[in-house]
Amino acid sequence: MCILTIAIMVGLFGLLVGEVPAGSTQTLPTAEVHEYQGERLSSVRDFHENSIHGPQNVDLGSYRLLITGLVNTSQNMTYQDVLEKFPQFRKVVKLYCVEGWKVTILWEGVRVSDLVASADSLPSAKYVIFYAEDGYSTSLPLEYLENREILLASRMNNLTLPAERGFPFQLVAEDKWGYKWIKWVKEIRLSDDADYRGYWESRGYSNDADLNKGYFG
Ligand SMILES: Nc1nc2c(c(=O)[nH]1)N[C@H]1C(S)=C(S)[C@@H](COP(=O)(O)O)O[C@H]1N2
Ligand SMILES: [Mo]
Repeated sequence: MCILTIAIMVGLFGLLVGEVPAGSTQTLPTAEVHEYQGERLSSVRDFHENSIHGPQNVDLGSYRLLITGLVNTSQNMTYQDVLEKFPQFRKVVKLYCVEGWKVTILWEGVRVSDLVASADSLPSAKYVIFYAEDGYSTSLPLEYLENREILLASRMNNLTLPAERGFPFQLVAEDKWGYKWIKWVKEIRLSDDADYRGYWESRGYSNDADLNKGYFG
């Protein structure tokens, strides 16, 4: 086949699958916002991708968000269930990685406290352990999650989370170091285990992970 024939075929294929014509009813991708209520935002491209096993591609057909452990009614929800059953909140929060970079992002998602309430946690539940698709995990006190309107985000800067940013869900662990901001969340387990240590926490990073306290110890 000559080069010209290939070029024409590629061109025709481009027309078939290419851009959506103006006036079409198909949903166009929403643009990333760069400012919110006068505050300058970082871009979704400003993160330094350094996940333990690289970006995960989650298939929504089989994806379920589980709420398990010390609860009366464990939950097993599709992506759509999570988006439809719970009120959505948005706020600008900065993520700081221990590597020294930071990003300011408009996050949108559901409150972890609402997710936990839907499973009716037992009084003995004092900690929440989050598990991700890549084997990563981290934990936080239930009290922190309930008193702070901590979000499980499905959108950032007006975009659905890209795969490398944790689609379908990333925890917005405000005032905590980036390693608490678990991506690709698949299970939220209520626990009474004060000694649980997540991926980085079991490798020497602070379990409190408070931004104002440093990350060792
Ligand atoms: N599942 C999962 N979540 C994760 C990580 C990871 O490796 N796996 N890395 C954490 C770290 S160390 C940071 S700083 C933030 C942001 O990292 P990113 O730029 O790689 O998204 O995601 C956190 N969430
Ligand atoms: Mo990090």
